[in-house]
Amino acid sequence: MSVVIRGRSAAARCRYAVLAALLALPFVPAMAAPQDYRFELAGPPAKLAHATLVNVRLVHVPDGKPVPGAVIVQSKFDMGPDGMAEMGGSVKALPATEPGVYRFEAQPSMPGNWGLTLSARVQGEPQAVRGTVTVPVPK
Ligand SMILES: [Cu+2]
Repeated sequence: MSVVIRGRSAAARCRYAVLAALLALPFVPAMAAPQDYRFELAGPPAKLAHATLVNVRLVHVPDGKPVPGAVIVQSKFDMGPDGMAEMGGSVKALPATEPGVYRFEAQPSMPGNWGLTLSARVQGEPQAVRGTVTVPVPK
């Protein structure tokens, strides 16, 4: 009798092991994921007469390399980093001049820390890459 019980529990353990292996499969990092990318400020923002130029580098985190050819599909500019998320400013993407560096013309309405939230399509990535860069706007 005890042999049968031991046999059953071994079979149950085996089933759990198979189940655990199956559940773990989708999490095996077979390819890059959106969290493998990071947007970062490429130098201080440049103040023009009526706008602020912001350069953002998109980095592939595992190898630290800049990512050229991404398509910016969404950009949002607001004072979220200073607790004023409701204060928005217009922002538009400019043509890139350096591979992996994405340029934006923003209109901050006051000095302080602004957030530039971006969504981009990267070649070979099925999902959009998102991130927020804090942009310090001086007086
Ligand atoms: Cu504000």
